[in-house]
Amino acid sequence: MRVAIVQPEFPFSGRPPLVPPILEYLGALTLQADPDAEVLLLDANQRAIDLEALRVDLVAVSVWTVTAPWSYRFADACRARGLRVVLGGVHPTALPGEAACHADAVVVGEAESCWGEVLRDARAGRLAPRYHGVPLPLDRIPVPMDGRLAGNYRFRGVFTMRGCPYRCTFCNVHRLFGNEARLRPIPEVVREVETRCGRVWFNGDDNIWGSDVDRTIALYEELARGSRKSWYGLGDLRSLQGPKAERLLRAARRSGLCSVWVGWESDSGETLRAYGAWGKQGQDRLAALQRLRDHGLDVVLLMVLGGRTDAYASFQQALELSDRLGLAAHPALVTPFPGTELYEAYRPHLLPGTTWDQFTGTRALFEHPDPAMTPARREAAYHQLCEELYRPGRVARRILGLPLSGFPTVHLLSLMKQVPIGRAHRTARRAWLAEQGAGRSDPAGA
Ligand code: B12
Repeated sequence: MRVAIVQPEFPFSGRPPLVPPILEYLGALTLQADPDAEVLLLDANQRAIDLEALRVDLVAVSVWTVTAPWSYRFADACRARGLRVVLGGVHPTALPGEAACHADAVVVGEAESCWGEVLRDARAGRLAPRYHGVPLPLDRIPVPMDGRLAGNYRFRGVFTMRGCPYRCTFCNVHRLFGNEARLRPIPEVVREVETRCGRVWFNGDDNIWGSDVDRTIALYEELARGSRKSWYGLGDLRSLQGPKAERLLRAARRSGLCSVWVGWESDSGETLRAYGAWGKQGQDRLAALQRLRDHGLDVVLLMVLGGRTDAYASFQQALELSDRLGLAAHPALVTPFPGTELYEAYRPHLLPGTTWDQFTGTRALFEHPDPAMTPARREAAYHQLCEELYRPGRVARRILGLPLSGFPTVHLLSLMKQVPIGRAHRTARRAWLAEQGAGRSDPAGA
């Protein structure tokens, strides 16, 4: 059987430098279930997919909210040509009924427990409309497929666990994968990093510090015994305030950690509480940031702005914070993704005419209780903030301010990150300005 696995096109931000993890992983699950299958991996961000030339028995598409419109158009076009389509991933899991309008089958949840059955049913010509994946332990999951994807990629991602103990209302990871961490065996993770990644890799965990500090330290020590490739990932601040934090950070540095993306989210206590994102900050998050710096690490603050509890001043405050701390910030306008608690809370306030491809983090998608916070004003403030954050002078100051102990790798990686982020923000801003110039009517009538 020939199976095409598709990474849909993102509506913005060009070609992400990361090999789409789902392609190589679902490819491996396919071969595990059916070693005779022929697997075709297609990333629509690298090359347009030629439907005429697509001769397969099954098309599998991994759908996020922002890629749902592209995926649905693509699935409709495939089905019009007689190809059978399965949709899966975070968006179909949240809204299976919507996805079912564009697919022969929808997979809700994780693939491991049901993908073999989907393939068997497809081969027998009797796909069921819906399959439910249940969470399984993560030992002995297959090593992702290799060598089938040509493209302009720089990094691969490796995951060491699934699940998140926090319950931030804007995130659906705890609903998708559960609150309990499921850990992969350390030797399997280390082998994957050693054999599949180049000199720099991305740790795709939602919190690189993990749920069990001793296990995380053991993982880092094993990585340090290998070829010590440089890596980066997302981490909370609370884990850096416990008694084992110093050991954790020393082991992390020895293993090659260069840069941590921190879910700072907001300066406002009220907003942090409204998002249920207070607990992951710990008692003294500024001290935790300082600890990261003391260990020679680069830090990027992830922020969500423009929510219904935020004031206009929060945009300016975000800039001041980044300047004061000398840290890069990556802001997004808060986005109520389906499947999250925030979606349920904000749904009555969503602007009419909002479409999934606007769920990029650069759009104001809902009404704000303050009439002065019109969608146009929030978007303008967001773009202005990004423009300021990534002015060349600020980027240079941040790089020069990095701890010397990380020189030169940490500095170089920081530059490699900040320059493209700045470029992506400028591209988004130009597109937004062009749209404003073309007279996009403000959906809130501002
Ligand atoms: C890696 C990653 C990225 C990479 C993308 C790399 C790539 N090309 O795919 C980068 C860093 C570029 C990125 C960017 C963004 N991301 Co991101 N990202 C992730 C992350 C951390 C891991 C996803 C992943 O690859 N997992 C590994 C693969 C193997 O597993 P999986 O996708 O979870 O799939 C499992 C199941 O879902 C299912 N499955 C998935 N697809 C399919 C398909 C079929 C057919 C089947 C059967 C099953 C199935 O089976 C799999 C195995 O069990 C997730 C968080 C998370 N923990 O999931 C967020 C996440 C997917 N990202 C998210 C978002 C919002 C974004 C951004 C929009 C953020 C922003 N504002 O900038 C951008 C958009 C990208 C762009 N270019 O425009 C959201 C999506 C929410 C939503 N409802 O759509 C998530 C869930 C984060 C969150 N906390 O909310 N991201």
